[in-house]
Amino acid sequence: MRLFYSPTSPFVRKVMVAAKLRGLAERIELIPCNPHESPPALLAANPLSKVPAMETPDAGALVDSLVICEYLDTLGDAPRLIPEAGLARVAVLQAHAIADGILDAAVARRGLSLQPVDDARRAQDARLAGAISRALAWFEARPLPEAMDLAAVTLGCALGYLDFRFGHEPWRPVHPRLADWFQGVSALPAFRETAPIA
Ligand SMILES: N[C@@H](CCC(=O)N[C@@H](CS)C(=O)NCC(=O)O)C(=O)O
Repeated sequence: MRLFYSPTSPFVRKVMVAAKLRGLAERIELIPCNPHESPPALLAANPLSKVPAMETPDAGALVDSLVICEYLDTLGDAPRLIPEAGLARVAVLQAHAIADGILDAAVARRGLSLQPVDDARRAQDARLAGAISRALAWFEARPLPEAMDLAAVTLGCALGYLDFRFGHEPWRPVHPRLADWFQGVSALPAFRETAPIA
């Protein structure tokens, strides 16, 4: 398997955490690239010019991070990160969708922060910050994942990305349960070994 990656992408981190948890990381060749420069090799794998994208030996080129994680779940003998069927699958995909939405909004905010400041940017930033804040409250009010499923992996990557890019906006004081949960999760080798470096 060949994974197009950029080192600070939280979506790439999600795939690598999943691969490590399932004992597959050694089978992945990492191909560094800058998706914003649309390199031809990345475009051949992903017409959207985004990372992660993965070339596989038997399923073609795959995007996006959810699909790649679903593919990784078909390999090896480790427990699946996404339950195969039924309401257990729906529950994990639902919590994954909210955590992934935090990532989408935070990555968009990061992009906006590099643009000139005007009223339109301020309004868009406030809208994205509101989505993140409501999604954090959604998790704070519910039982947090006990097992390392894909929702837990994605939530861990989302909180890690908030610390990485928005450390000046502390989320822990108003989300103490999430803070406790994240302390345990971020100590796991799969998270420690994939932590982004500025
Ligand atoms: N939904 C996608 C999101 C991937 C994504 O947004 N990747 C960013 C890097 S964090 C990217 O490649 N951006 C390049 C661009 O938008 O041109 C996934 O889950 O893989």
